[in-house]
Amino acid sequence: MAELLLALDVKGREEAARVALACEGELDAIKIGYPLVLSTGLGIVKELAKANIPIIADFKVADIPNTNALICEEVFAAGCSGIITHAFCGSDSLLAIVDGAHDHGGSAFVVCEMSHPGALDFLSGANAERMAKMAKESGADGIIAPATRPDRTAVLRSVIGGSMKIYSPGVGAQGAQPEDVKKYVDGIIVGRAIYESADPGKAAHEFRVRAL
Ligand code: O7M
Repeated sequence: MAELLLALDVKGREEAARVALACEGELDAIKIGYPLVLSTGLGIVKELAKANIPIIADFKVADIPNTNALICEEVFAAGCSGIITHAFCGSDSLLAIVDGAHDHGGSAFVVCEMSHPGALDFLSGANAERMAKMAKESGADGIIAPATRPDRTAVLRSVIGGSMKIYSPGVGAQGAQPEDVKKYVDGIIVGRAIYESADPGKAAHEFRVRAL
């Protein structure tokens, strides 16, 4: 059984509120990222948090430890309950995010293998397995692994074991189905197939049921 995370990559407060309201009761978390935050400001977190579900900041952080720690301060002060980081900057940068999240009572998730075709250039294979191992050693709460390559997500599950979470994007617009990965992961991440739907609430409901 996997949770449903909405990737709310819409622009503007009104559109974000419209989709969030339509999906009320169907989501386990909302993932926000650059499209929404750059178009509204980080204050959007407090508005979305009214839905009483976790808001996860997908900034795919990739910087030196000090900058990563400063980013964590802002993200958690804004009301987010989780942050998503890259791991390729190295173990010290990764640890700054994990410690930063935990110091603020939040969670940290680490991108290990990405879902798009270009991920095969760097963010896959042995590199991904190495980053999953680093994520585990850092004390991170979970990793991101692709629904578009369920066999790879299964491999990454075997690297991290059962105690960490896997959230998996690529379902819907990128072609994967919930059934492809639900047995390996703790949550599926769905964006366009929900927020571009004529009836986002219905679409979210259907994905939620299929992820069970
Ligand atoms: O369902 P979509 O394709 O409209 O949106 C997918 C979301 O997941 C979108 O917010 C992407 O930025 C994100 N994502 C990927 O699509 N692939 C990845 O490998 C990783 C992510 C992600 O969420 O990383 C944290």
